[in-house]
Amino acid sequence: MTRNPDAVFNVLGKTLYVDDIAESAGVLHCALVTSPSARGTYVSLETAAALALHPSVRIFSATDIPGENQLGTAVMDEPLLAEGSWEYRGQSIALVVACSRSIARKAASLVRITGIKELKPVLDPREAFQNGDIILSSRTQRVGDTQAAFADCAIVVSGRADSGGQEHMYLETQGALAFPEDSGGMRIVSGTQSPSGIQKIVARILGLPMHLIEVETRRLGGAFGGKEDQASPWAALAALAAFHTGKPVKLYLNRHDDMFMTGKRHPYSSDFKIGLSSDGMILAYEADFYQNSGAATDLSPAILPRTLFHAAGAYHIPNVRVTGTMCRTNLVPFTAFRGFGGPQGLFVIESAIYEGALALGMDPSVIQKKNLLASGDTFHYGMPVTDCHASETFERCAQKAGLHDLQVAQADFNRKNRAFKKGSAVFPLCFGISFTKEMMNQGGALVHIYTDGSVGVSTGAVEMGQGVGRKIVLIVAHALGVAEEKVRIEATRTSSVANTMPTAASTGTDINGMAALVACEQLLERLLRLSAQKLGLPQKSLVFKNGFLLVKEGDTFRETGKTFTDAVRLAHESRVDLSSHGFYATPGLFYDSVAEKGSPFCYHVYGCAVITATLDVVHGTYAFDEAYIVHDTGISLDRLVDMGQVEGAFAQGLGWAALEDLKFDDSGKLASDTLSTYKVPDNAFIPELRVEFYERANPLAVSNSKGVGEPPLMYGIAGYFAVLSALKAARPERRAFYDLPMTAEKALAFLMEEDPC
Ligand code: MTE
Ligand code: LUZ
Ligand code: MOS
Repeated sequence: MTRNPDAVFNVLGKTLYVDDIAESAGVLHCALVTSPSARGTYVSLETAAALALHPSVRIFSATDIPGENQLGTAVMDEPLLAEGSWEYRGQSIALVVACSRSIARKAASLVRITGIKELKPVLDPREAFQNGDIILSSRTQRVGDTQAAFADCAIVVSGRADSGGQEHMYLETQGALAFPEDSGGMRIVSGTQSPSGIQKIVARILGLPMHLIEVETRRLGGAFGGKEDQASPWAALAALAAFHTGKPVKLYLNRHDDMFMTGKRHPYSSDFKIGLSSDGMILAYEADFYQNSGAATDLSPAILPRTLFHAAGAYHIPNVRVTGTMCRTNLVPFTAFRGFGGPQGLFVIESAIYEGALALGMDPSVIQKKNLLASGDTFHYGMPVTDCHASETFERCAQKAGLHDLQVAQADFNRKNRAFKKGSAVFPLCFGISFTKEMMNQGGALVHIYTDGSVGVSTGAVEMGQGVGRKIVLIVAHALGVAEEKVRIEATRTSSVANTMPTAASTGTDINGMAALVACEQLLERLLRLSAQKLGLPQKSLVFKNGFLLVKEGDTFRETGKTFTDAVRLAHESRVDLSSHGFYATPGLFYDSVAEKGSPFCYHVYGCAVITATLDVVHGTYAFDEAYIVHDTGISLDRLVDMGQVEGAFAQGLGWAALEDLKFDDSGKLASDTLSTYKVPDNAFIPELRVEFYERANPLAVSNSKGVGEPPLMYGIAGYFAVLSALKAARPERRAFYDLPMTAEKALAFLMEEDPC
C-alpha cells in the first residue's frame, strides 16, 4: 500500500495552515473586546484610550456592519457583534484592529464597556426548561405504546443520566484572512468545514451579493465539527475590517481565546425509564433529553434529532417514546462535535440497560446481545433495518476479546483482591450516515485533465486530517486508470465548486467522492469514444489501466500502444472538453418531521467494542487495560486512513466518556479554559488497542465503502461502564450513577461513599 503523502508532509511540518500563509504588506491584525460576564446589558463603548494607543488602531462595533448583523443559520438569533446586551461570557462586543497583534490586544484591553447592568444567568438546561426558555419546540419520536408495555414488564427502572460537553481541541485554532479585491468584493481564506457557508454569511454581513465573495480552504489542522458552523464569526470579522480599511486583515485566535470563545459538544441532562421481561428482553423505553443548547441556536436543531434517531442505540425495542428539547442557557452556543448528538443519546440507553441489568441481576452484555438489531426489523423512526451487521460484529468482538473467559477471570480477580478491582463493558454500535437534513445531502466536483495527462480535482470536501483528499485521489486514479501521483486535489474554493455543504456527518467521501466519480465517468466517455473511432475498435472494449489504453478481450487485456496521455492529446486536438463537473445527491432519503417517520439515512455503520479497566480502590484512580474493536468499514478505501480514523475517534470518545471535564463555574465562566485545567487523553491513557475491520461491500456508497469519520467515537462509551463495573465490584451496595465523564474524582467520591454527581 502506498502512503498518504499528506500524512508524510504533516509529520514533516511542511503543510501550510492559515497562520502559515505569508503575510501581505500592510496586513492588519485583530483582537476582540468580549463580554465580561454571562449575561448583561450595557449602554456604550468608551474607545478614546484604545484609539490613542497607536495611529493604526481602528475599532468596529455592530453599527459598522453594512449588511445584517447576523450569524444564524437555522434561527436568526446570533449577532456577530453585540448590540447593547450579551447572553454568554466571551461573546464578541467589538473588534479592534491594528498593525500588530500585540497592539490590537493592548488596545482591546483599553476599551471600556459602560453602563453595565448584570443579569442573573441561567446555566442549567432543566432550569431553562422550567422557565419555558426553549428553542423552537420539543420533538418526540415514538413507536408502539410504552405505557401499555410497561404494565407487562417484569421490571421497570428509571433514572437520570448526564453527559458533559467536550472541547474540540483541534491543533489549529480558528482563524481567517480577508483580502479586499478590486471588484469591491472580498477573497477570504478561512479555516472552515464549510466554505460556501462562510461565503453566504460574509455576503450577508457585508451586504454584498455572494458572487463578490470568494472563499478558499486548503486544509484544516483538525475541526471535529467545531468549524462546521463556528468558523464564520472569525471570517466575517476579518472581512468587516478589510471592508472598512481596504487592507488585508488576519484574525487568529490563540488557544485560550479559542477555548473560551467557541462552542463545544452539547452537555445533556436526561431522564430514562426502561422495562424488561424477566429474561432480559427490552420491551419499552422512554427518555427525555434536555439539551443544553447555550445562548444561540447554531446547529442545535440538527443535533437534537440525531440524538432522537440514536436514542435506542443498536437495539430493537418494540415500544419507544423519546422526547428532546433544546434549552437556551447563558453559555457559549454549543455546536457540532463528532457524533453530533448521537453519543449523548447512546449514553442514556446504555445507562438504562446497565440499570436494568442491575435490577435483573444479569450482566449488561447479556441484555445487549439479546436485543441487538437485525435485518428485517424497523427503527423506531420507521426506517427498515437492512444489511445489519450488529450481531456479527458483536459476536466477532466478543470472540476476539474472549469475553466470557475475561468476565470469569475478572470476577475471580475481584474475589481475591480488595485494593484493586477490574471491570469490563461492551458497546455495540449502530450509527446512521447522511445529514439528517435531506437538503444537505448533495455535492459537486470539477475535474480537469491537463494536456500532459495529469489531473486536477476540485470538490466541496474540506481536508481536516480525515483523509478525504486521499480517498478522492484513489477514487479518481482508479476511475481514470492513471497513477495516484497524476491526481492532485485542489484547495476547496467556492468559485470552483459552488453551493456546497459542510464536510460533515461522515459523508465527505460518500458525497464528494461520488461527485468526482460522476465527473470522471463523463470524461472517460469522451476520451474512449474518440480513441475507439481513431483505432476502429468498439468503445466498450477499451479501458485505461496504469496510464495505458488497453483492449479488453474476455478476461485478458491487450495493449494498443497508446497511453492515457495520447488519448487526452487526441481529445484536445479534436477540440473536446477536458473538464467536467459532476454532481451527486444521495438517493432514497425522506423524512416527515411532523409524523417523525421516514428514512433519514442512506445506511448505518455497525461495530462493537469491549473495554477492560482496573481500578485502584484506595486512590480512585483507574487505567484502561485493553480495548477490542470490530468496526464495519465497508470495503475500506485506504486501510491506513481508516485505521487512523477508528483509533483517533475511539481515543476522542474515551476522552469524552472518562477524562475531559468541561466545567463552567457558577457565574457561567469556563473554568477549564487551558490545557492545564482541561485534560485530554494522552498515549498513556489509551489502552492497548486491537482493531479489526469487518469488511463487507456497501453498495450504497462510493466504491462499496462506508463513512468512518464519526462512528468509532462512540466506542469510548464502553469506557464509562467498564470503570462503573469496577466501582460496583468495590462497593456493590452503592447505587450506580450515570454522570459522564467518569473522572477519577467521581470514582473516588463513589468509593468514599460521597455523592459523585
Ligand atoms: N479526523 C481528523 N483527523 N480531523 C478531524 O477534524 N473530523 C471528524 C472526522 N474525522 C475530523 C476527523 C468529523 S466530526 C467528521 S464529520 C468527519 O471526519 C468528516 O470527514 P468525512 O466526512 O470525510 O469523514
Ligand atoms: N451536520 C449536520 C452533521 O448539519 N447534519 C447532520 O446530520 C450531521 N451529522 C453528523 C455530523 N454533522
Ligand atoms: Mo462532524 S460533527 O459532522 O463535523
